[in-house]
Amino acid sequence: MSQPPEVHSAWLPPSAFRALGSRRIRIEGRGLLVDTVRSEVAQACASFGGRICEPGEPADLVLDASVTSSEGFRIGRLGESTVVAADGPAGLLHGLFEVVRRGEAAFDPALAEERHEPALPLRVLDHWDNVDVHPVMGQVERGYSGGSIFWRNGRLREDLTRVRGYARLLAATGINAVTVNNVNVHTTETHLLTDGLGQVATLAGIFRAYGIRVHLSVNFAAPVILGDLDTADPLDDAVRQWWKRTTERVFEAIPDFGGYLVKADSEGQPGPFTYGRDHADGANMLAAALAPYDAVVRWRAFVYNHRQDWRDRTTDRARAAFDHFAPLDGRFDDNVIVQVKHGPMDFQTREPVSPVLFAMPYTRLAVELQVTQEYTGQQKHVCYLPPMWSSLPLRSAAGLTAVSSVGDDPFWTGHPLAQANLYAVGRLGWNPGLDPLAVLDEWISLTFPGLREVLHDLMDDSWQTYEQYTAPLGVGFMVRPGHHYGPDVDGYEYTPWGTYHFADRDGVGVDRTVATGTGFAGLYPKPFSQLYESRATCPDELLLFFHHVPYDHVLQSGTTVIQHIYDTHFAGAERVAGMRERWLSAAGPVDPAVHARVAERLDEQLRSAEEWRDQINTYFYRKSGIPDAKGRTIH
Ligand code: GCV
Repeated sequence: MSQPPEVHSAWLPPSAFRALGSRRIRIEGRGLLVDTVRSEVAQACASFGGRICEPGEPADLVLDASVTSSEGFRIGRLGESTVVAADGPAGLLHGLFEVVRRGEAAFDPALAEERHEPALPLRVLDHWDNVDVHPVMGQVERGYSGGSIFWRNGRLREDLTRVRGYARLLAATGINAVTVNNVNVHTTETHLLTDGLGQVATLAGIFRAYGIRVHLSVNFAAPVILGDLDTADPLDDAVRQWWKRTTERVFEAIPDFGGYLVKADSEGQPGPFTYGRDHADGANMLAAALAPYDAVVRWRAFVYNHRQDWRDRTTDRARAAFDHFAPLDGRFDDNVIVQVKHGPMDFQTREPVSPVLFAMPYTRLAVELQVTQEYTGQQKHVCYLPPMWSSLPLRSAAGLTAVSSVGDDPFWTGHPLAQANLYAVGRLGWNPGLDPLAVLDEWISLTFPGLREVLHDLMDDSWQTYEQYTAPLGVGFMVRPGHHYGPDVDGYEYTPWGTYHFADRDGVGVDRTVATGTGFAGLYPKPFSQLYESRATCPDELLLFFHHVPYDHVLQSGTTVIQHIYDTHFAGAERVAGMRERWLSAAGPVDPAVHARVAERLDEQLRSAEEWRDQINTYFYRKSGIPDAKGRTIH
């Protein structure tokens, strides 16, 4: 059995720098990020025989940074040279990685001039890393790639080489911020804001060299937990002063600190409701403390009642973020960004876009995605997510934020192919208009250049395949409670978490219509509200999210709901079997360590897909009594 490499080079293997490193390169500009560019170029030249030219010398590539803080740059030809003319040092770094992505094509004499700049100013990866190992959640909450790359044995790791490597990888995708601790802020992590701040400053120093600013998740009750006050009331003067002083010290230690991330009044985290205040009061208190600096409060809209009575059909978790936040539109300060999960429930494989994203025109909003595959196969299943993300209204957002999938695993993401989701989230934050499959192609070309065909075969439709063998038609969940891996159709049905499918002998799905259900469909602007309200026009893939329908209801596709369930579950598992075969036949050109890791994960994906297929099909056959029209084995 071949051993995995110590640390996989992901999308920046030395060979990706060949075209650049074999040329004459002139670098003009000043500052930390220009120095980073210079050292990247020097390293590439040392490997491939190129050299850094003196000022005024002719060069094949000119990297020129002006002095603004903008991240944009132009790339084009001037005479015999390719020129990256950047607005400032950050733009130069992004321009350098644009040259790397293009390889030889960057030096084509016919290269057309292009301007590049990020569509979204804030592009963040949020780590749900705990400093300590949490007794239930482990060190990285919903982490499937080993321990934290930042923290170990209750403090910052001594060897931070991987953090530097990570910063470099992220910068190459366009990410410009990282949150270094979990949004569930436990006691040790609450101290990162004060006595643990030196450790955050060390991380900030590493990320700074790659144009990435560090953010902290903070505990709303920090003034109480840290023992300084007996209240965290956001309208109390002493509390406001506490945050102001504490924030001043943060900026003394980290002058380019990016801001606070807050999960409040959600799943047991403290928040303003304790004091009879609302979320605008809470967010604006932190905004006031941050106002003197160029920094933001990201306040999560993921607020819902996780102690719901399952007997109560009127409470709908999907409504919660809208009901809490839409009425507050216009009340948040300018340096507050309300961070909204992309769907109204919780990072399911298929959800409609959250209606909050259309309901707060006077508030800065960020969309939150989950790169860590909590509900999408936990990095044991191949599931390339950008085709899902590309349907989101990202362009209009103030930021794109994503829960990171990275740990201390040699491949960074556990499943080597899960790296593609991490790569893509940065690229889509920079340019949401990119075609998800073109981004995949880019990632393959950089990371596994010899595997273009096989990886497209495995990955292009992998999200749709995953959807086929898991919860049907947008109904969601049906996973094992707690760890959320593998099928358990009724696992959450009689729990307080608000995630139900309501299957009975006649039908399945959640009635969220205005006419007879929870009214959730009516929270969308027209025409979406009308589209979702009617069974006839609701897209098939969301039918059970919006409607409770009989098993013999005929979908727009022409098949019945029950037959669709059978067909997709057989097809999905079969596709996974095909993916496994395809990978096994590709053994020749693949690094044996990569081949072994992917093969082992595909074995598990197939086992799991068959388990999903059999449990879901059997469950619905037993409920409905309707046999499979094609007579396949159902247990
Ligand atoms: C960090 C889901 C996850 C939790 C996570 C939460 C959140 O409920 O299961 O682990 O907590 O989302 O986004 O805050």
